[in-house]
Amino acid sequence: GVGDVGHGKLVEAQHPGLVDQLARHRRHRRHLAPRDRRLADDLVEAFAGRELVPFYQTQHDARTHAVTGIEVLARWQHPEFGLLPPALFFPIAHQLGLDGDLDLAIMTRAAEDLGPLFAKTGALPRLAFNVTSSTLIDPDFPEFAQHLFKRWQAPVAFEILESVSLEDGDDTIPFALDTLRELGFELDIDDFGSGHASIKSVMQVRPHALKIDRSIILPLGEDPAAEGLVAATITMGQSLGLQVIAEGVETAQHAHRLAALGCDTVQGYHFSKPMPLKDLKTYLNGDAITPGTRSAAAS
Ligand code: G
Ligand code: MN
Repeated sequence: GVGDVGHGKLVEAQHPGLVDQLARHRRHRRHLAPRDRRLADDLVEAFAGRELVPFYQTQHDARTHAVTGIEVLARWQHPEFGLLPPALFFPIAHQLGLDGDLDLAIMTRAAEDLGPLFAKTGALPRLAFNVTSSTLIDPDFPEFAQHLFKRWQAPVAFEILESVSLEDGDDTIPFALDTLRELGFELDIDDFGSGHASIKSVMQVRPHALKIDRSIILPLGEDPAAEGLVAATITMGQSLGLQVIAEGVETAQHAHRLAALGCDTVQGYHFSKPMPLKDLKTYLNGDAITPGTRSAAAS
């Protein structure tokens, strides 16, 4: 009714986008399993309550182990259930049509955190953000990202799943990726090797880097076949002119084997777990950042 509209305008002024989020939420919540309805109901408030927080995981030069980059990961600091990983709330956000909003909220808070953190340091780490298709097809996203990161004097990358389809005839996503690349953003293929995308479709993204999925890295050093698979993946990526990042690097042996195989960048529990800003500050504690890495092909 009229009252709703008036109230909506007030709420909208205080929390831009919230009225639209509430409307989408109301439309979709009835399709959810009862178990997920509680999280769905809480999720809308999570945006306004700043409960959606970025966590940070370092990425390292595979040979020197210097920090070269930071991946930003979404977490939900739920007032009752505690810290929730994206696997628990992302599917719900997607069903509610809020996954794009989630990406933007995390990106915005990361920019607020990292701008001041690195304001006085010379070298900046490369930043990598996970983005969903909803974000990629948002026509306002490239300009939003350009504005948000205009003062970040180091590469900013968006990680996209290899399953992001570029072959279904719709050119919305390829067009969006072209725009992002033209604006100077880089694209990393996330979880490479875990899906069943063709190499051809992956290369159509014109990625900067391939991130080898942790399921391929974990058996490294235990299973002799794993070594061959990792070696072949690194060689393939580098011969296509791409940087290769290994994720799920959990042991010193993983790190050692990856360096020996010529992998460019390593990320995983062996170096750091995803951590809140406070712990990132302690972790970096004056360590020099080595900005960017160059593959043999590029140097
Ligand atoms: O899909 P993506 O690769 O962006 O997922 C990253 C997730 O993987 C994070 O939520 C993080 O908690 C988790 N992660 C990061 N490093 C490791 C690791 O070394 N081992 C395992 N098992 N998980 C990791
Ligand atoms: Mn990722």
